[in-house]
Amino acid sequence: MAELLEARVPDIGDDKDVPVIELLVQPGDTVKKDQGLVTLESDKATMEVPSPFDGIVRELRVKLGDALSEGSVVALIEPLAAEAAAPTPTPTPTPTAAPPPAPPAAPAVPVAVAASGAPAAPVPAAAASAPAPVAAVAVATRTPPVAFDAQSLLPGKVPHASPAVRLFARELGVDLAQVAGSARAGRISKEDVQAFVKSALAGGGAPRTAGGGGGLDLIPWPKVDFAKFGAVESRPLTRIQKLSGANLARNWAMIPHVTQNDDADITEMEAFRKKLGEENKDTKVTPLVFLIKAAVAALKKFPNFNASLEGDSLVLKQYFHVGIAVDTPDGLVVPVIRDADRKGLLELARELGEISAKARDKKLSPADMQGGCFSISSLGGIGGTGFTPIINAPEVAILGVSRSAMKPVWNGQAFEPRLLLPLSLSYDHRVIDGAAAARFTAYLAHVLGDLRRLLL
Ligand code: CAO
Repeated sequence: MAELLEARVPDIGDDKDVPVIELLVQPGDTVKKDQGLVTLESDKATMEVPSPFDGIVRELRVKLGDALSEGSVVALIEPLAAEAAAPTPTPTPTPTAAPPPAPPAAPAVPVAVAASGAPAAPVPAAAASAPAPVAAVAVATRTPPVAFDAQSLLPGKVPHASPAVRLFARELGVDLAQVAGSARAGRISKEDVQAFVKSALAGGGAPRTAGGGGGLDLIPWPKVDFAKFGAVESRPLTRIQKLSGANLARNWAMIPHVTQNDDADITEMEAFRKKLGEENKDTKVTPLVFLIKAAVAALKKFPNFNASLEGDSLVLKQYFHVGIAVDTPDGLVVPVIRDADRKGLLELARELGEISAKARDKKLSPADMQGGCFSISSLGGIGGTGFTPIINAPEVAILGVSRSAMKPVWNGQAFEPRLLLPLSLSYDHRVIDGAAAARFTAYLAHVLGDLRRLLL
């Protein structure tokens, strides 16, 4: 048998001991690179551990319910011929019983380069069948993108249920946030959903979660046989759409949103942006890069916007990680640009290009989408004059940006053509007052109108 390579859990952010909820392959299955091997589900997200290359699964090292962390071995895979040709093993195996996730740059074991470019270790077939854990290695790093971080405004209230139970609940129109889980670690089972429905039918109303009074008492979702009215086609939502949909619905229902609109005069900024673009032909500098810079300046001036609500406290962040909504064919994802305050315009432009490409190639890891302080959703490349972005909880504000347009502006003596950029700031009214929001957008417009302000 050819040498076997390990598939391990990639970087999954801060999550640890995440339970396996689905085995997607069995020994003997042929898998493609990036195909899911198992599904993990944390409180925040469901994610698949991908195969790092094309191959045949020779051994599954996990079972349902196992708790995995970054670096845990999931399976041993025999690479297919093309993959097997690529590795150039180094003959110094270093077995270890407690494998830490080894950084790709300094592997302490024989390393083969998987098709993704991420290193994976070849394991001799004999070692693979031995019970002892094999060498420590890094793995291919792709996990499917996971939309908005589901960390709730009310931590601990995030429904903990498998995708099958979620689907079941959705079909019955049950809001899982209302259901108490009776399984291990408060997990919601199918039986819990059934009991919830029975209780609702018997009592004429849905039972409340502890504390009561939190339900919306909505009438059921309309059930319509659309086919009665014409031809239809049913298309399942993507995983990202399901996750982002659940998060958007919760955020919209639980956060009192208000949207403050303003215009920034970016006539001079646009001239500078064009000049910068001409000088740096290999880097695409869009207005969004300036908006990230201006947003950081505004967050510094108005710290309550760089905060999260936790019970009766406001957690003020001393760092500036900005989430950027990216439209992908599978749905909306929000990767985070870290330490945006420490990066220049060109560095931000390059990073924006990289994360957008990674998002569209489905290569974002959950870690890429964690830790955001404030988000920007730009539809400026498409069009529109304003919209209401939905706050990405547990953040307290989000900036929507629409397409700039040349408009006549009265300068006191005459109308002057000026390039105006529409800004739409949605904010959590529990944390931010209308006056503060108006000051925030006015300051943003002020900075964008005169970029020298960024230096202050
Ligand atoms: N006004 C006028 N033109 C704008 C503009 C604005 N506000 N913003 C961008 N543009 C221009 C850019 O300069 C670029 O022009 P060129 O092709 O001539 O260089 C063009 O529009 C396309 O820009 P872009 O969209 O590729 O780049 P970006 O940096 O503005 O945005 C990204 C990157 C990833 C945010 C964007 O591609 C995207 O996915 N936007 C959608 C986000 C979304 O869906 N939000 C909704 C969330 S709520 O459902």
